[in-house]
Amino acid sequence: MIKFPKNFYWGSAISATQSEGASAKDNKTETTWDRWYKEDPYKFYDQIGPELTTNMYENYKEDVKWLKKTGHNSYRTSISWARLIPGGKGEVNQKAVDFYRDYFQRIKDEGVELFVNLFHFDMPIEMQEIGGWTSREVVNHFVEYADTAFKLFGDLVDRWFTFNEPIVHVECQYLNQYHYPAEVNPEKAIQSAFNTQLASSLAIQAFRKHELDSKVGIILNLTPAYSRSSNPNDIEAAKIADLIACKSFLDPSVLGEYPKELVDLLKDYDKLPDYTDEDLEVIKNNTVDFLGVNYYQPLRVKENPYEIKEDAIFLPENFYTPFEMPGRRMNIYRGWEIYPKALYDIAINIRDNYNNIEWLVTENGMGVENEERFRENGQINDHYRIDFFKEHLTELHKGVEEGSNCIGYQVWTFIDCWSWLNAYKNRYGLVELDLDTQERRIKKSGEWFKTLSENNGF
Ligand code: BGP
Repeated sequence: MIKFPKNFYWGSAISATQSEGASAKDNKTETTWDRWYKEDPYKFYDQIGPELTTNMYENYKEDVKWLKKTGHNSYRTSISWARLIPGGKGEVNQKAVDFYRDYFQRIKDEGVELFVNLFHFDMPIEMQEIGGWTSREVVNHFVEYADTAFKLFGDLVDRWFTFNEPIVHVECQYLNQYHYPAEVNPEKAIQSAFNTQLASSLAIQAFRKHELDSKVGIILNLTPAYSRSSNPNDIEAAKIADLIACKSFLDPSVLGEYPKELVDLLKDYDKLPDYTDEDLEVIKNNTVDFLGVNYYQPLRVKENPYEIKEDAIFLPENFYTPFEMPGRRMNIYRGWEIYPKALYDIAINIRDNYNNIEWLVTENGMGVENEERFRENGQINDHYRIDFFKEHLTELHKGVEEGSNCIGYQVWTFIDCWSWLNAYKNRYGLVELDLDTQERRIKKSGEWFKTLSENNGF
């Protein structure tokens, strides 16, 4: 039997936009997602937008009862900035305070530890209109919002996160066009990455002033970058991929400074963002207490074999290109490779290169389409998801056995939720959500997860 250390966290994560619904209710204002859906509904799978999602804003009292039934001793969600402070700045929305306080209190009453994240891809549209993460003003408003959240909910939250996967909103907004405003603008991407890190560090600075009994961290998607071969060009490509995809937030968040190679690379191309020495001091002095790690798929890269024109647009692809390894195992629904061993590699990397900081898996899971076909006697038998969890946990356990300071494993997610542009195409939940009736039913994986948590292993 594989046993995890005492007091190991078992649970799941979800986010405000993907679960709450009620996107225009009780004074909440538009986010970039609400606006994008209004402007371009065809971008969204089946044209399902963020207005209803899993409707936890209405159903939370019932939904929190599923936490215990699925073995949770911990649970993460996020606060919607646009709900708490409509428009992103100014007055606090009392209706939102009432909602979050009651929701959070009920989670605590279930005996579940509460982890709360401040930013999960959901920028209030007014903040985006003044520049989003490229704007200093937005950084300041975010810090006011963070400070307000610490004040209002600090007594209920066990662990805070400043951001979820910050590199994702940077790339998706300004390089890959998966998030609004869907531009291709490397200068904005770089500025937005720096401002996001600064916002995280400033929020940590604000957090410390409250002298709360909780800890603060950041959630990063630490996809290891594996090179195609041992050829020096491929290895160099993987090194740069790692700098951009992982170290860009991991190093400043945990070690308090940017990797020199990343700074040199940007300098060489005259692409450094605007910053001051004071900003770097803030980053240095406000590192995280612990780390959340989301892991779904590895990043496999090879060298870019083409010569880059001198005046070419500055994109990560200039330095490395994705490598589609023959025979790789795929989750065909999401189009992501399944490679559990990466969790072991992540564990060892954190142990050896990041002061063995306390960390936990904050997302890992398998999105599958049309799970209806797996229904047996009324229940979805998602045996593939149980196998996916087991394989990842086996690798994680190896890392823990070898001394990595991992304290938990949370899956994505406990109830089927809305997935950005993919809406409800792929289902991830331990609990099934029937979109037509809004009925909730436990899946086989939900029962399995409860036993896993009770046994602290499998
Ligand atoms: C992570 C996000 C989550 C969630 C998950 C699954 O990157 O933090 O919000 O969406 O990925 O991905 P998707 O919903 O695109 O299938």
